[in-house]
Amino acid sequence: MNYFKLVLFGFVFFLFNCIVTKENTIKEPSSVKKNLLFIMVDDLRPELNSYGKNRIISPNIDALATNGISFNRAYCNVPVCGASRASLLTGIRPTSTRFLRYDASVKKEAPNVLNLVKHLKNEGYTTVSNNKISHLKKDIEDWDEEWYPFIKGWRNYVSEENIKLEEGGNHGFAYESPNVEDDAYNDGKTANKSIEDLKQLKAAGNPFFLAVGFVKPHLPFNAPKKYWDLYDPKNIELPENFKFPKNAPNTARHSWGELRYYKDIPKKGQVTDKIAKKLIHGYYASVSYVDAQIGKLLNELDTLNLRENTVIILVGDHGWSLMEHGLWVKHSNFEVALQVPLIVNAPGIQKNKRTNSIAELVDIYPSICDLINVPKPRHLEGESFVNALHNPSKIFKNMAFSRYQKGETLIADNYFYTEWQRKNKTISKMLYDHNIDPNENRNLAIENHYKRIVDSLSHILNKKIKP
Ligand SMILES: [Ca+2]
Repeated sequence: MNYFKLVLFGFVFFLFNCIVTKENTIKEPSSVKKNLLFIMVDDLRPELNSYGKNRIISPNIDALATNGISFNRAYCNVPVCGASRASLLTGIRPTSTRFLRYDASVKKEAPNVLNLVKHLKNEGYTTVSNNKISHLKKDIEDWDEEWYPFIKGWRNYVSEENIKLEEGGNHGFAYESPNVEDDAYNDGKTANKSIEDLKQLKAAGNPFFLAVGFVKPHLPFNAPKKYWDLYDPKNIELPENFKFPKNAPNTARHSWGELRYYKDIPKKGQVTDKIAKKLIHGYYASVSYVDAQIGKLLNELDTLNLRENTVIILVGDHGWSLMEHGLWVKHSNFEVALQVPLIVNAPGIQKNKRTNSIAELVDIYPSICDLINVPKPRHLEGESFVNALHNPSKIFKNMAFSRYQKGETLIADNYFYTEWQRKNKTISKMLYDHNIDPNENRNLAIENHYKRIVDSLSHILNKKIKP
């Protein structure tokens, strides 16, 4: 090698080292705070292809599952929008006097608790809430920005028929399928806004907590026609367990008032099979519509090269009954109303794995603290599930507690046990063993054979409720 070649080689080697050193600096995780993209989907039960529900078309959420850990057993602590969200954002459980209703308020019911938004803001994060994260607007005033799409009427109808019905003082249908673009509805607008936020947040360079709340598949099931067209109505089936469980107490029933408002829904009794199938079709279409919006958001995250340093959590606020047990909507202690999808992507955790370790929504706050490496406030009542993200085959937690009005539920391994009390006296109870009855068709709590199990579960439950 002559002198000039040696100098040239040395210069190229120097340049190469500069580039590699720069890249190493950018990728060094310990020196950079991780971002948090928190996606909350309203009323989404695990009705997703990645959860084995292969009738659902949800390619973008499926891809998120492939890139991280999905919880097979994640449960809300209260199956009501506002109450569930208030509990999640404060890290404290609902009780018989706190976080009961859809309009539960952090400001009024837990004013002195260090909520997740304030905590992350104190830790140097830029905090942005887009659309429905808290149920009540301005309930948490610590967001740097709290944005909502401008709409006339929260039902966000687009079809002329439904708009006319509402303008005439009547209720619209519980669904619509107009031939419109995604951003005709709030969730499309929310995706567009959040994509712009990602660009700006990256440019600003500060670690961010971007919370994006999609409102479908909440009623009414309004989604562009192309998402309805993904499903053939002939293939929509009613659930196998459409009857109220054998020997279940009447206290477990509810009148699904949230659905009764809509046109063509009877004030009493079950809907016709035709309407039931239309509602199920609408729920599926709404899930696919939201899935597409989530896809746009995640594509932008990749385009901006933000994924490597961003923790992504996707979760629903509670489950939903699609005619299981003869019921609709949330508001019950059955598994369909309590179970939620929970998918986590994060640097360093395992990919494309599922865990049977139980998670509760009250566990999200402490888990976020661990995932982005900020201290966990002492008031938190949940447990971090981060160990399950690193070792998904191991069970780290086998119990969850949920409540709806007077019904207190303990989920312990394969048992789902609920009791209702009045004046400190148990008035009714129900028990399902998911090993033999995963669809909750037969209440075992009144059978002598299960008395010892019921006593033992009741003891654990009451110790938790009345410490
Ligand atoms: Ca909800």
